[in-house]
Amino acid sequence: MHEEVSSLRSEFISRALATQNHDELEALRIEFLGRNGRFTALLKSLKDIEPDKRRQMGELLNQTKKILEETLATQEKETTQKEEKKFDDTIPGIQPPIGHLHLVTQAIDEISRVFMDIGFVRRRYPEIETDFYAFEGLNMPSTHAARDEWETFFVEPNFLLTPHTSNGQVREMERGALPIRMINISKTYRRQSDISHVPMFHQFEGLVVDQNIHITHLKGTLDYFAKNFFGESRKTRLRPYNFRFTEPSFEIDITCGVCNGTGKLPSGNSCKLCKAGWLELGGAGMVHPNVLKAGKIDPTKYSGFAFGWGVERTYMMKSGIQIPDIRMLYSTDLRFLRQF
Ligand code: FA5
Repeated sequence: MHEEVSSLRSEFISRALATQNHDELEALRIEFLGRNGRFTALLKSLKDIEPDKRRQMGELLNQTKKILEETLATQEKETTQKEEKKFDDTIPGIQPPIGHLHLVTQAIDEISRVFMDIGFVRRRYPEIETDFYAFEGLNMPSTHAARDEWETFFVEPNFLLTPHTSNGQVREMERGALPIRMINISKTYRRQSDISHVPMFHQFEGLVVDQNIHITHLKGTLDYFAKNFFGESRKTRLRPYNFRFTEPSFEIDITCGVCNGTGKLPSGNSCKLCKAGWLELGGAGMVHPNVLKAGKIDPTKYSGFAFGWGVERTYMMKSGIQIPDIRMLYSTDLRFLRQF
């Protein structure tokens, strides 16, 4: 009878652990412990056992009964918990956080749209570039001091992280498809970091090459962009400058959006972002004949203009955007990023 008790106990425990709900557990209880249950039958048969073994057997059956009842109680509790955890489709859902495009990506989309509306085609040229397209082909021979301005990261002697999107000018000309109306937007790199400089930033480069392209086309295009992107109230100005790849060359400034072009903050302190109310956005000019030649275009027949602006600075100058330090754009602080 010992063996019978122990195999009944093992069977009970393993079947109890396998039950999935209260009904299955109740059926098991009845099968073993009910009035006509298998364990109850063993208890009833106790009276037929020889008197000297009955006491020992009685103890064994009592202990076993306790184990069966404890197993039932534990399993009962687990089943209740499991059923409580079941999916309740009446509970309101938890809204997952929804992100949005980074403000620099938004700026790139917006800038592209303004230019594409007047027939510019979006292009992308390599971020890791050869010396030729970044400098040599842009009228900057290897010994020329003008290269210093670009504070370039070299990867290998002949390869560099492009410090400006002007690397796309000769590449675009080499495609041999005239006229050219491209807008090249890409990442650019320089060894600079302060309130208005980051080591990785973006530029957008416009290049137009055709017959009879004059400086008025350049001026008109820049004015059109400034009006569309910044609004009628912002002012731009051209300052004479020199780039080796354009002649004549200019820098373009816009009235500062942080101090509204006054150079002073409401606190009376001078604005740290701009110079006396003006912030430089980028360079521009008429394409130098040597650059047209490097791109296999005859400068006696064709002329062109080009401009290259910083995407981040341009976006920071938009009305209503108050970003006092360019490095904030590349911080990972969600409280800052969620505002845009
Ligand atoms: C150039 O890079 C010329 N390639 C622009 C050009 C193109 C001139 C075509 C003529 C014809 P510049 O070094 O000034 O020029 O840079 C252009 C703009 O990039 C700057 O005005 C500024 O808006 C942005 N910029 C430059 N360096 C940084 C930097 N470290 N961080 C953020 N923006 C920068």
